Amino acid sequence: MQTVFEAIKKIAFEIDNAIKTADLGYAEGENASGEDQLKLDVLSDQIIEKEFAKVPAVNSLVSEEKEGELELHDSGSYTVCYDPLDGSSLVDVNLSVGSIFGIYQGILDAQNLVASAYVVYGPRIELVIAMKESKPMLYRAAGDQFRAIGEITLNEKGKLNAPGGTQQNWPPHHKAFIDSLFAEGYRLRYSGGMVPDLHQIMLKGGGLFSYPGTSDKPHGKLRQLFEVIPFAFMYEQAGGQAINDKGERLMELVPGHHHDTSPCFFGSNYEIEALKKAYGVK
Ligand code: AFP
Repeated sequence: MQTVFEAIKKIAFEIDNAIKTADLGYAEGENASGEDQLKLDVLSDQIIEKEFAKVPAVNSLVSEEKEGELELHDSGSYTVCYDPLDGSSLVDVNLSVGSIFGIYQGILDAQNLVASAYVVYGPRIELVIAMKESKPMLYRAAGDQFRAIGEITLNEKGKLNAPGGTQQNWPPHHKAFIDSLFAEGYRLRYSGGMVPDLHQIMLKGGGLFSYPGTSDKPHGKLRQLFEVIPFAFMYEQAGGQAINDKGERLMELVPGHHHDTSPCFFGSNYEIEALKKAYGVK
């Protein structure tokens, strides 16, 4: 497993350099979800493939940017499912973006996730790694190395509210709940990039990130294998919770297709319990 994390550290520096130097224009094609691809999406995907091709422990790769599974090493035990550059549409306005990695062993479902990691490309490069039986660990780039900063723990209750999705298409009970948090004094912190948004809530001790099912996207927007499950694992390891709109743990998801999405809510315990009441679920 350590060789997988060492590859992610190399990938982080290479993608950070690409963000600072590469062409920000659109590429020819679309990704597997029919979204226009930026050249930076394609370049980030190529960097990740190149680095994991050197890691015998990685059996195969599944990318948010592509259909299918790329076989690498028969003897490898892990499948890495990743979003190469989440929020890439924010690079040209110079906002923080990220890469997300879910490390699975066996069938690709939440119960078989054995570790997850994400990188934030912001004023600094930061990496967070979560493994079973331990709190997520924060690392920060210093020169060409990553230095361990410390474990991340979510408080019981937070102050930040990051509400995703188009508000006019929110279900009324969701709108009422989000408004109730603001009425309670929560502060709005939503950039349109799930990695920096979820990172801020983790580092600032708690709150709620939400991307519900909406009239235009009844199954939400965020992808289970690449985005939702890796962060659900992070939040649970940090002492918080991660659920869908039925109150079910996201760490029980069984995707039917690699690019399936899910409504998702990540937060500290107080906010998630309050959301369950608002949604009338247990
Ligand atoms: P892009 O990768 O298309 O910029 O989308 C970013 C994202 O996948 C995730 O990072 C955000 O939380 C979410 O979509 C933003 O979606 P809305 O613009 O619908 O709020």
